[in-house]
Order: sequence, then structure tokens, then C-alpha cells
Amino acid sequence: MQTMPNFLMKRAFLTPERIAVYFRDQAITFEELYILSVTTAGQLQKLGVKKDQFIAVLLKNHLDTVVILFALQLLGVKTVILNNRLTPAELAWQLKDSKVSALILDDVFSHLEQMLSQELSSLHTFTKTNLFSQESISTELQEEISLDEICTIMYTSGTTGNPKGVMQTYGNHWWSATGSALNLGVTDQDCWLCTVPLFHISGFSILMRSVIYGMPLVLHEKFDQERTIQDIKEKKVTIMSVVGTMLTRIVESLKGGQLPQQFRCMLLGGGPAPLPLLKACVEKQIPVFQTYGMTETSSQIVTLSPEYSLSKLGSAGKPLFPSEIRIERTEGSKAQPGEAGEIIVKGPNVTRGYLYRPDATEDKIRNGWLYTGDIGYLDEDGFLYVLDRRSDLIISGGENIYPAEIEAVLLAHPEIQEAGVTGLNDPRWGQVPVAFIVTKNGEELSSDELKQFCREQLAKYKVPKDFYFTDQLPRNAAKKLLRRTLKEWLDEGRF
Ligand code: S0N
Ligand code: AMP
Ligand code: MG
Ligand code: MG
Ligand code: MG
Repeated sequence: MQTMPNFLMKRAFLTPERIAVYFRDQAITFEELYILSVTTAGQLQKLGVKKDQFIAVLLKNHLDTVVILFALQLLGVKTVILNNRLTPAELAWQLKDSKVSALILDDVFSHLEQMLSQELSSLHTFTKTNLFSQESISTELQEEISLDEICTIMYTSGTTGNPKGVMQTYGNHWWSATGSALNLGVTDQDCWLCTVPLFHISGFSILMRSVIYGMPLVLHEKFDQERTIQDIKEKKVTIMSVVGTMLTRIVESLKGGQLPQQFRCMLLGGGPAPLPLLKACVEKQIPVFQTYGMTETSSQIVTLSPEYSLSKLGSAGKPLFPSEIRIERTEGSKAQPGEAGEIIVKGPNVTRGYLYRPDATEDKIRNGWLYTGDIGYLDEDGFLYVLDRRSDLIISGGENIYPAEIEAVLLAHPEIQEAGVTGLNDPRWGQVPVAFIVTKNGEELSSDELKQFCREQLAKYKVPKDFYFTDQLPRNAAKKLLRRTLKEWLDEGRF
């Protein structure tokens, strides 16, 4: 069992005076961040939070969130990080599944407290204000962490069934940050802008890189293209993580202008990168590093450096130093260069599996390789091209949507006989979900009413943008829904 010092404690010891976080008009050093986190660890302890418990957080991007996340690490707690956009029903499901002892929530979510406590009788909830008003009692801090220990859990949906909690260990985060540094390099001028949510690995990984590298991060509460451009200039940001929707907005806002010289990396991930966007960035000299990664790989696993941004336009790049990828044929053999197959990945940043789900874990991780379900090929030089996403996954503005989840909700509607969901290309979000419906009496239903019906159970971004009524859905001989055909119907303009 390999151990390391607690990351923040070590960082505060090494470079106490360096800036850790810029938030609004505040700047705090690593030492200050450490002191705040120790105080909060004592407040958590006062509320009964203990080592090895699972504790959930439902928190917005904020300096306080950074403090709470590090306080939980100092206590040796396993933190279940919840997506802020989910509905109460979706949150309750994840809280139950992860068997958490308590939930810490932002005050803006305090209206959920009562409902969640009703659903989960043993769940303690406390708001941020409640937490910060506690007396801080002296605590035994976990000065050492084991690399195999779970640090965070993030839920991810699947083709079938319910969302699964991805276990991310300290070792996963360590190797992810190290692999990124070996590829991008780190200098004492570096400063990483975080406008992606801390509840996704896109955002959380920036936090871990910050303490591991001793690098400041600029934290925004939410993405805003104008503030992004302003802060890149004023705070001398050198690196930023974005999804396609954000980058499109930045490019539009820049108009004729350019980003300053010191800005060296626009890390673009979370979904496919549209070629016209990549070309516009080449033209505007925005240094885009396309990347492929996922919750299960604790962020990037494959990244393209800008020296290849023209010759390998559209490629997601090569695997980072600690990681490997392979393309596998359906029957299990290794594909030739240029031949498409399933992307499988391996490395110390890859999860060891799903929380309490040995079957799903065995299904997805075989002989140490994670089967991503994504389809792609490697060219002669070993550059990865992602062709298609894991079965039926729709990605809207960097948020994942699984058709099966929406179909299940629609099928519970008393008038609906059959439902099929697919993704429609969208200039703003990349893709949006749309639904095909067969009603019981053959009559069309009101779209507004259906949207409202879905909204009660599904996060807003999952609610279909359109409903198309038909008398039959495409199915194969085994009666399995053919979502690809739904997509073809859309492409053919049949609806
Ligand atoms: C794109 C974002 C910023 C849009 O949010 P915005 O503009 O702040 O919207 P709101 O003001 O909150 O709401 C306005 C209306 O828009 C709807 N809405 C919001 N988001 C979406 C969405 N995604 N799809 C559809 N609709 C959306 C709201 O519901 C609201 O509607 P109305 O007006 O009707 O009420 C925001 O969505 C965002 O932050 N997206 C990014 C999420 C993200 O980070 N995803 C990545 C997840 N994947 C990973 O973490 C693995 C990959 C990875 O690690 C990585 C990814 C990127 C870069 C680097 C890495 C890395 O490897 O390090
Ligand atoms: P998540 O579960 O939110 O981490 O999403 C990860 C998924 O996003 C991957 O399995 C891919 O399907 C998709 N994805 C991530 N990066 C890329 C990329 N560069 N190109 C295409 N799809 C991507
Ligand atoms: Mg996922
Ligand atoms: Mg906005
Ligand atoms: Mg995603």
C-alpha cells in the first residue's frame, strides 16, 4: 500500500505563500487555504463527520466549496460529488445508492433538505451556513493518504439501468495530474482558469492539479464568455478547460480580437470537437489542445498538442505518458491502424470500478483494460480519432444524456405506448435530445405538457426539445429499438 502526504498539507508546507485560488476579488495562498480547510475539518467533525464515511456535497463553484472539498480530504472522508443540475429525484437516487451518512448543500439548495430527509430517513443534511457556524473542534487530520483509497465518487449514467458511482482514488488523481504535467509542462507562470463545474472531473481535476503543481487557479461561479476573456487578460491565465459550447461562445465574443500571448493552452474536451470550430481556432491562433477523457479516467487520457493541430486536425491525440490505449475489434483482437473499433484504455489514472457494482465493474474492466464503449481508430502514427460515442450517448453542452433514461420516464406516461430518444445536432449545444412517441390511442399529445411531465423527473438538459409522433418505432427482429434509424429519420428530414 503506497502512501503520500495529504496533497494540500504538503503543498502548504512547500510553497505556503503562493496564490492557490483567485475567486471574485479575493486571492488566497496555499497556507490560507490550508488553515481554512483545517478549521472546516474541525467544524465537520463537530457535526459528526468521521474518517471513511461517504459524505455527499451539492455545492456550486465557490471558494467555500474548495475549502469544504479539501477539509473532507483532510478527514479521510470519501466525497460523493453531486451534479447541481439534477432534479431532487435524481439526487435522492444517487444519495441512496452511495449510502452516504450526510449531505452538505449550498444554501440555495436548502429547499431540498426536507424532501431529501423524507426520502432518506437516515440522511443528515446541513447547509454551508450551518456548517460554517459550528465551533471548530480539534481534529485528528489524515496526514497520510493511501493512493488506493477512494477520494471522490462521481456518478455517470449508462446505456442501461441506473447511474453508477465512479470511484476515483488519490492515486487516480495523482497520476492524472502528473500525466497532464508531463504532456503540457508546468511553469511558475502557469495559472489555470476553471469555469467548468467542480462537480465534474473537468473542474475537480483542475483543483487537484493546482495543489499538486503549486499553481494558482482562477475560479468562476459559472461560465461567462466576457468574464473569461477579461480574466485571461487580467489574471494572466495560461491554461483553461472548456467544452465545445463554451469555446464556440468565446470565439464569437473575441470577434476580431485575440487572446494574449501568455495564454498557451485551451484544453478542449468533454465531447466531440466540431471541425469548423477547430478551424476557426486555428485562424484566431487559439492554442487548442483537443483531449479525450472521461469520469472513469479522472479527466484527460489522450491529448493532442498544438504542433499537430493542423496536420492531425480532428484527432484527440496520443495517450498521456502513464496511459495506454488500444482499439479492439468486436471479437477481441487488436485492430490495424486506420481500422475502427472500441477504444479501450489502461493506466494508473483509470478507475478501479463502480461503487457497490462488481458486475458492472467486471463488465467494463477486463484484464486491466477499461472498455469505454466509444468507437475510434488510431492512425499510422498512433493518433486517436474518436468516431462515435459509446452506444447512444447524447452530449449536450458537455452534459451526458442517455436515451434509455428519458425513454423510461416517457413510458411511465399513461397515454404513451412506446418511446425512442435520439440526439439532434444543435449549433448551441452540440446535440439535444428529441423523442419519438407512439401513443396508446394514436392521437398526438401536447409537447408542452410532455416537457412538463419530463421536467418533474429529469434535469432540464435531458428534457426532449421536440416530440415526434409516429405509429411505429423501428425495431430489429428481437424487438430491440433501433435508435440509429431514428437518427436516420431525422437526417432524411422525415419529421
Ligand atoms: C455549457 C455551460 C457553461 C452552459 O451553461 P450556462 O450558460 O451557464 O447555462 P445556465 O445559465 O446555467 O442555464 C441557462 C439555460 O441553459 C440550460 N443549459 C445549461 N447547460 C446546458 C447543457 N449542458 N445542455 C443543455 N441545456 C443547458 C439551462 O437548463 C438553462 O435553461 P433555461 O433557460 O431553459 O432555464 C454548462 O452546461 C457547462 O458548464 N457545461 C460543461 C460541463 C462539463 O464540464 N462537462 C464535462 C464533463 N466531462 C468530463 O468532466 C470528462 C472530460 C474532462 O475531464 C475534460 C472536459 C473538458 C475540458 C478538459 C477536460 C479534462 O480532461 O481535463
Ligand atoms: P463523461 O462520462 O462525462 O466523463 O463523458 C465521457 C465521454 O465523453 C466519453 O466516453 C466520450 O464518449 C465523450 N468524449 C470525451 N472526449 C471526447 C472527444 N475528444 N471526442 C469525442 N467524444 C469525447
Ligand atoms: Mg459519463
Ligand atoms: Mg451563461
Ligand atoms: Mg460528458
